[in-house]
Amino acid sequence: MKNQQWSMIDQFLDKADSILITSHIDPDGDALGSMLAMAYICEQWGKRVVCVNESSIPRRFSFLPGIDKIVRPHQVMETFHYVIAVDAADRSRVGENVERLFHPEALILNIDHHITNDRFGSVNLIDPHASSTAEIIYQWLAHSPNVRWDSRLSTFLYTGILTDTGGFRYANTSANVLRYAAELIEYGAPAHEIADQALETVTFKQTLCMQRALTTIETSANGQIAWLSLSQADLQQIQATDADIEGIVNIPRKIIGVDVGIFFRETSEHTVKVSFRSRQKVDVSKIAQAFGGGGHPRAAGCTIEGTLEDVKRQVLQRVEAELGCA
Ligand SMILES: [Mn+2]
Repeated sequence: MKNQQWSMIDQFLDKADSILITSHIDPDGDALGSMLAMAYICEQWGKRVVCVNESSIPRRFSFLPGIDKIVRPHQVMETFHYVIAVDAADRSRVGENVERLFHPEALILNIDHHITNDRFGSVNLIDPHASSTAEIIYQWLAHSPNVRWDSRLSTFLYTGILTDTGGFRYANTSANVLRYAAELIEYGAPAHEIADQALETVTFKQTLCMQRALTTIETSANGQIAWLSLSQADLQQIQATDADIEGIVNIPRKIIGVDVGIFFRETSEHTVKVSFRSRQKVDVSKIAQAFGGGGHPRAAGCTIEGTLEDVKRQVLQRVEAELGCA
């Protein structure tokens, strides 16, 4: 990123006085940390901000200072001329109820690191090399003379970087990522507390979902593909929310010899949400994109119309072809 690009954010914020800050549905640590960091900075600079998300906030992020400020779309009674969207690869990822809060002529600042980002903003700060959106925001703030660093701001950005690198384990954990994280710890981010809350806690229902999903484990392509699934009936019986099925997709990928781990989740009778994780060989963002979704080479997802069995067959055929096993 160049100085010129950082000044695009400054120019956007100069004009904006009342700003809607949002991110993608089913927000993760990067979405929430990046939203709260932008809100914190905008407020430091005298702006009025409203933070909104289409979905509810996973309980393990309740430690984030000011997380209660993030409201649901039905709680917002106005439309905004200035919108900041963080960590959202395309406009629809914010959810249709959040999108209704955008004024028809709204100017949108789009800050993101997804390679599939379609540059839907009026100002686009996209860096697919960044580990996280929080890392992009950190780099911008590091260039900005008017930032008061404190433990809150550093907690927001540290949480985004930590969670999007899988606790500094994924391939996006560069030397720079660790440098930025070190600087954030120096600014007051309580690293071990954030890791404990954000990475090491699950809800009881989440454990029940894992228990049920594990009974469905199957493999193909000589053990290079492994998948789990949950039907609507399973989810209803557990009364699981979106947050309760988080992390399940990581389980099959852990098996030795597996390159692609998949989690199929029936969201209605004719719709299945598919999440992919890959280790090395397969760029799963391409597979997800072929089905109308998106993501990163090692983590991606899509939603496909069809029964659970139909969708499994289609997706597995495609992944097997990618592995040269079809
Ligand atoms: Mn992210």
